[in-house]
Amino acid sequence: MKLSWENATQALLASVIWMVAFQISAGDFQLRLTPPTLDRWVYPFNFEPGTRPVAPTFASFDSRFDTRDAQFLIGWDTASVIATNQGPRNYLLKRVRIALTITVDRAFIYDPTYDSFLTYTTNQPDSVPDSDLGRPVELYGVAYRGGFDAASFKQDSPYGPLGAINSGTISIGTRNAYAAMFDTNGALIDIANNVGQANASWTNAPFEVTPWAVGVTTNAAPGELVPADSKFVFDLNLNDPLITGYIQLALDSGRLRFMVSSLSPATQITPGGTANGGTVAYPQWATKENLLYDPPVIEVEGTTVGSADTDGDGLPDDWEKFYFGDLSAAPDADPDGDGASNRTELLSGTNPTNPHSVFRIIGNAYNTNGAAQLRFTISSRRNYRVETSDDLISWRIANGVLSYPVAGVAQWNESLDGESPVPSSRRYFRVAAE
Ligand SMILES: [Ca+2]
Ligand SMILES: [Ca+2]
Ligand SMILES: [Ca+2]
Ligand SMILES: [Ca+2]
Repeated sequence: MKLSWENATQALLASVIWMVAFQISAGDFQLRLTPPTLDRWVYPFNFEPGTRPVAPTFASFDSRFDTRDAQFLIGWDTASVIATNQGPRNYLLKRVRIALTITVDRAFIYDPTYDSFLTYTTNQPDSVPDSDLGRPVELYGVAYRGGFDAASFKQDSPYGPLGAINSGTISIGTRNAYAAMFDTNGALIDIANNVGQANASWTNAPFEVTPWAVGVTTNAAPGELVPADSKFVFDLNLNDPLITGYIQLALDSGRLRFMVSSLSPATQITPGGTANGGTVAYPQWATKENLLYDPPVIEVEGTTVGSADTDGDGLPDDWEKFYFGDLSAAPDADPDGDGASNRTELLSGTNPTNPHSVFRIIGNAYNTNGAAQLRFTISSRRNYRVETSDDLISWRIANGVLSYPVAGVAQWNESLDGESPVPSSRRYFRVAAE
């Protein structure tokens, strides 16, 4: 919808009033929040941070800049509408959706699916052609450097340690706020140069990323040019416990932050410098300063689990209502038939109505050096402890390292500390969720 200047102002006022009408307590929340508390075109040459009405996202293959050159930071402070400091794991989420509005008419082609990094490195021997027209728009979490964090990075905070503009001194990988995803160690990493970098001093290998959401629209068909005022919707992947954990932590502190990125072509060249990046064809998004187009919107649906337990069965009221709609769930029942009681599902953070959501060991092996390896399912914001025993009677904590090779699965590799396990002995392992 296009709004006149006056109507836009009224719409913003209406949404602000609507926001503050909510009660701050445990229980259900079903919120639609707009405009964002802050938004910021994260681009080295943005000299009006936090005030521009439009934020484009595009790639650069100029060796002075991050490949994901222009990113779009969006944030909502939620403390006034969702109770904070309830403990991250107590935020149960049904849906988190962000909607953005396009401000340019037919400037870029709609692609609703992820493109491998190999499709961008057109001059590399292992490159592959892009199998579908256009480039997807991706949504990620946000991480920070330069001493900043979600609380201290504002929409007008410094981009990063900029050198003299246009002098070739601008550093790669130095922006203070950046699009981030979890690596297999569970750490948030900067994905700005995942498809490669033309700067010879940048030696990190390219890598595949997994967007937290890919933008979809009903205003254009895949492969078609996108009209102005199109709405792009991003549904966060809540099947990944690490992504859910990021959002839970953000709600606990009252600061939801996300970054939009697309490797849409600007005019620059590809890595190595032999092929053209394509014609200028990138999306431009309305910020909260835009008076013609709708600002970013977030919809958050879920429950904050409080301590109330009116039927005294050990299952919190909010937890029972979230999954079952009422307080009829019995702690020892197993309505989804996955072998885990409702009480166990509560403690392990799994879904008591979904048999595929259950805490269990799904793989075990010994490495060639005799170290044990386990794989088990995980939930968001749980700590896991691996214990070992020779006799199933006395258990001790086993030393090892956790990694996250697949969404929803942790892999534990035993650290032997130079000792070799007794070759003939049988050993047992168990995993506890804390
Ligand atoms: Ca494509
Ligand atoms: Ca109860
Ligand atoms: Ca169950
Ligand atoms: Ca289950």
